[in-house]
Amino acid sequence: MAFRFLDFPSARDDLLADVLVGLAACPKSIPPKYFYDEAGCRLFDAICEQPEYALTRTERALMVSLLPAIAAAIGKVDCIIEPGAGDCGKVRALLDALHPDQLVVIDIAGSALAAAAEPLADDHPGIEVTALGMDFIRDLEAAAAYLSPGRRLVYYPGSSIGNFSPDEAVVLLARFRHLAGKDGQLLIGFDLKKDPQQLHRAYNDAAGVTAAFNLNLLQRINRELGADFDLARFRHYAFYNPVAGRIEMHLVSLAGQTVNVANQGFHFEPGETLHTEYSYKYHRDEFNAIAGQAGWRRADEWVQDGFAVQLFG
Ligand code: AVI
Repeated sequence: MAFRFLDFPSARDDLLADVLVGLAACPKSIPPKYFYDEAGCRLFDAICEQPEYALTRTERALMVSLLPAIAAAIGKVDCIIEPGAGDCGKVRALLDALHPDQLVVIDIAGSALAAAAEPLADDHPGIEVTALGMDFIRDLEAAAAYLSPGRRLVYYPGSSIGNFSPDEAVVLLARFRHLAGKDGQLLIGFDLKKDPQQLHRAYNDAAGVTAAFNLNLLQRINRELGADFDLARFRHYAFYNPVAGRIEMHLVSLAGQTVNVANQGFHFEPGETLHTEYSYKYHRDEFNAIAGQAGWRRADEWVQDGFAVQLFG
């Protein structure tokens, strides 16, 4: 068993800087990567179990039923890299199908990542598992130092690419291209455009789990930065914007109020929103065009129940 964990803890400083910049902006916004503290990860897992939120279940079913075809299309790889790997639950099946020599998982939540990645090394004695606790959106270049030579596959499942604007997605996919190298590949899963009512329900589940996930961001800022957000004075607000092709998630201020963060006051008008997340949905060819701008060429694709997995080389 070969396992190593390297932590690059810069996240706390980023949270303070990003919150101060985001609250001073107009409209106010905070990057969605900050949802995922311990409570946020638990709430996201609970979202994936909600009947209205089919995305995760659909991708899982697709990867089970079509894995032999996907593995055959990928062929031999020496190294799998998964940015934003979280609980490492999705990459296990690929390891069993592709038998690489090396797995590199990257996530901003370093200690949770290490706890999830070590059992992968226990269960796959032939694979060297490296867990990098870093903000891959900022520091991806630094990951290159930990990759052994050979044919690389970047795996980016879960429609996480939808949480970036199309322009940001091009930049991120170009970084993946650089990391994968000349003969590298990208396997990526994303949610397809579908009935707006269905999408609306997925981000407004009846049990209120997505609302709790959204509001937890304020709780995290209160706890980690000593802020004084009153959670009862903000409400979860999410809707599908069919023109932009995205879910927009916000926290609406229910009153005129001033919130203090690090000795700075930020005023909210009644009804003013704090934007917390976009979740872009794509047509298959729309996404192909975005990946094309980042230097990828589509090699294959698989579609099931409104979800797509595309392979690029
Ligand atoms: C992680 N990401 C793909 C989820 C999504 O659907 O955009 C995050 C999420 N936000 C609200 N519900 C789920």
